[in-house]
Amino acid sequence: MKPRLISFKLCPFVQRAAIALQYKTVEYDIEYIDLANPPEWFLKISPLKKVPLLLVGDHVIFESTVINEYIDEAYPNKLHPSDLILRAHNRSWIEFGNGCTWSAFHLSVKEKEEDFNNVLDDLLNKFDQIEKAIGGAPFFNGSKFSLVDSSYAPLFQRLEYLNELRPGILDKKRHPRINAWKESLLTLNAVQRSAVPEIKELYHELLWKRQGYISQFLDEEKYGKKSAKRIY
Ligand SMILES: N[C@@H](CCC(=O)N[C@@H](CS)C(=O)NCC(=O)O)C(=O)O
Repeated sequence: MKPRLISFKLCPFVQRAAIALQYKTVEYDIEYIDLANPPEWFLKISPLKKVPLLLVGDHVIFESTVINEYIDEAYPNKLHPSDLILRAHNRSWIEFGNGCTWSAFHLSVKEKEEDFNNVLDDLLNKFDQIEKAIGGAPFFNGSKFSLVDSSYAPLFQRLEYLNELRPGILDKKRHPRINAWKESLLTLNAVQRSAVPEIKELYHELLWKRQGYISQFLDEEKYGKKSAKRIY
C-alpha cells in the first residue's frame, strides 16, 4: 500500500519526509494543501492542524521526526545507524535541528534588522555546536546518509536562499564542515527531488508576503505592491 504524504509546497518539515522516502526509493503519493486555507478533511484528521501527515491506510502519522522514524522502520535500507549510542546521538542532533529550522523561519519574518541579527547570532552559535558534532564527510555520520541528513537538508536549502539575498548567513570560515555538508546535501538527487522544481521562486514569493527585514533584498519591481502581511 502506497503511503500518502500530506504536504505544503514550502514546508521544510514535510521535505524531511520526502527526502527519506526519495532516498529509500519508496513509492508514495503526495497531496499539496494550502495552509492559508486548509481543507476541512485535513483539519479533521490532523491533530495539530499541521503538515506533514503521512497516511498509511487508515492511519495518520504526524510530526516529521516520527514520520521519518516510521519510514526508516517500514522500508528496507536503514538510515539510522545500528549502533545504539550513535543512534541516540543522531536523534539528539535531529532534535537540535528542529530549533535551527525555526530560526530560519524567524529570519524570514523578523521585521527589524536588530531582531534579524539577534536570531542570526543565535543560529550561528547553534552552528558552532553542530560544527563540533559532525562525524565525517560527505554526510553527518561520514560516508552513510542518515536521518540527520534528511532533517537538515531543507534548512540548508532555505539558508542558502536567504544567504544569496543577504550574505553573512552561511559562514564558510566559521563553519567549514557545515558548509561542506550543506554542499553534499543540496546536490543529492533525493534532496533535489524532494521539493517542487519552483521551490526557490515560491520561497522568494513567501518572503515577499511575509514582509520581514530580508524582503528588502528581493527585486521589488518583480513582486509589485506590498500586500497585507501573510505567513504562508
Ligand atoms: N513539529 C512539526 C512542525 C510542523 C509545522 O510546523 N508545519 C507547519 C508548516 S511548515 C504547519 O503546518 N503550520 C500550520 C499551522 O501552524 O497552523 C513537525 O516536525 O512535523
